[in-house]
Amino acid sequence: MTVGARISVVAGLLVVVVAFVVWVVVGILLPTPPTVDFTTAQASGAPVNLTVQTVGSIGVGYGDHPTWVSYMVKSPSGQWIHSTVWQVPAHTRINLTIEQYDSGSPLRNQQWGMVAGTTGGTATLNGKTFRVYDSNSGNGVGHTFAIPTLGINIPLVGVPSNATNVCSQAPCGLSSSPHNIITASFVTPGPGNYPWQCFVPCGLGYLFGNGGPMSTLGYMGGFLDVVSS
Ligand SMILES: [Cu+2]
Repeated sequence: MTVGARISVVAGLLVVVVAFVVWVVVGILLPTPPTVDFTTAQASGAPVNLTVQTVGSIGVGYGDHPTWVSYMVKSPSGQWIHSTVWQVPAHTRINLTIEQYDSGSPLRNQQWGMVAGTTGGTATLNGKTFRVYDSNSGNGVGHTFAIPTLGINIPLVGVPSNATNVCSQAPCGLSSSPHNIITASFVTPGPGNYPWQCFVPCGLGYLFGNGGPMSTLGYMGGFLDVVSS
């Protein structure tokens, strides 16, 4: 083996070792949100009621980023939890309710304004069924709830941009802050870990809006952890 070949082998091995160390350190340092269990609160085969909220800023008491936009989830016992990892049973109807407390804007991609992958291909906005929301009208869209591998997309219409007493501390209250209620249902597939995320670049103050809360587990994305029922 020539000296050059040896150097490249050693350099190659060094890259592998460094990559491994970075992977381990990042895995230890990055907090993983707690898994919220929705598999046992109801009878086997019964629909799961999954209620979440989207907040413009999570507020104090949730770690180092009080200004970050985030999702919250209501546990089966009715407690709001800062987590985006939800465990649900396979082949089960999920009745999703999203309390949306954030303002919106026109979408960069109008495709995200279309409801997809839900039962009937529809969702409801404050009780009214809709299939598509024109984000260039009204209050625009604040976030989307999307599970790309299941073809699910739900646009979350924003609250008026001139609204007062907008919620800035999670959990937000239906009686105290302006909000929209979006509902939709879908049926879970077989077991697997299905990533979900918001596709609206809502990480204000970060490059193209896609850093910070958009790229941190526990804020604008998480996992639907589907387990056999
Ligand atoms: Cu978002």
